Amino acid sequence: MNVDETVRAIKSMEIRGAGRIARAAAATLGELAVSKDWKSISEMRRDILNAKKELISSRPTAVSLMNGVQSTLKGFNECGTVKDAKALIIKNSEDFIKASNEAVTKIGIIGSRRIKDGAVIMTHCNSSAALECIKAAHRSGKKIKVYATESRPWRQGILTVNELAKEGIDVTLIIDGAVRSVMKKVDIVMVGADTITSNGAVINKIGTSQLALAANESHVPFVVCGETYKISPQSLFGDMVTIEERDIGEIVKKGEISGNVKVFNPVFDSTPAKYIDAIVTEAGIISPGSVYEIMMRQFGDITFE
Ligand code: RUB
Repeated sequence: MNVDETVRAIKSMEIRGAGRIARAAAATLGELAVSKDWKSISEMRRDILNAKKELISSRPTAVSLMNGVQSTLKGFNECGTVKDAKALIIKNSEDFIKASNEAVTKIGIIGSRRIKDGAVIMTHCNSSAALECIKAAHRSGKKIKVYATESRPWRQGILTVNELAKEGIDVTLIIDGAVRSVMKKVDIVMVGADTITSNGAVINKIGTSQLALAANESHVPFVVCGETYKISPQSLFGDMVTIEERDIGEIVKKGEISGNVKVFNPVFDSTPAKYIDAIVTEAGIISPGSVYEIMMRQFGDITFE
């Protein structure tokens, strides 16, 4: 896909999920480097910079997107020739996609160890990292049961239940309002992450923080599953994560409500570190308090523009 097509697909949710959009952006930059022949490095810089801006702005909340783009362009500014820059971007893009896919597999193996035989799990929205843990637990022979939230308004819960049912997992769809009532039956909550901040807060699909509160009330462990490139280095400098607001048409149909009713459609929320028991990353299971350390290890050598 070219840059415009990828941006359109991300904005329209055709490509969604923090990991997938990051890989799509990396692949698009790689394809741009393969397909275009620039006459000069300055011409290439201008195009790549524009592509970077457009891709990053297509979903403002998921830092995975920014980090995927940054990883793909790592070292680009130091390249003196178009040939070198093209080779670098193509390699970085392939490396990022490979590492990102491998990270999900590793998270699955590591996270599945937190799921006991006979466990009842609750998940929210549709996170490949969280679902990989659940699938790995099932594949290892554990008898598990999953409650998956519908996740209005896009109803990604439908994707989740179909994906888990296809694997032969016992899965039940619940509406978002049923979370607190069903939590009494649950042994562990596993969700994904769009962004993890330096102080261990997690930004994920709207409603995630309600699962965390209900889990806390019922003394149910609340576990986040996310690749280390979901960590936001900018959050260290106090940058607030932008919570994307989407069209009100996702919630109400035209003419359904009176003209003077306001509708608010934030699509992500932030769960404070105090409600999170563990974060499963490809580097191991960490406490929200250890995010800073992982962040320095991961991003210590990257300069952010
Ligand atoms: C998806 C969502 C997922 C995270 C993590 O929201 O909130 O939990 O993106 O997903 P949306 P993954 O459907 O709006 O993108 O683990 O697949 O990266």
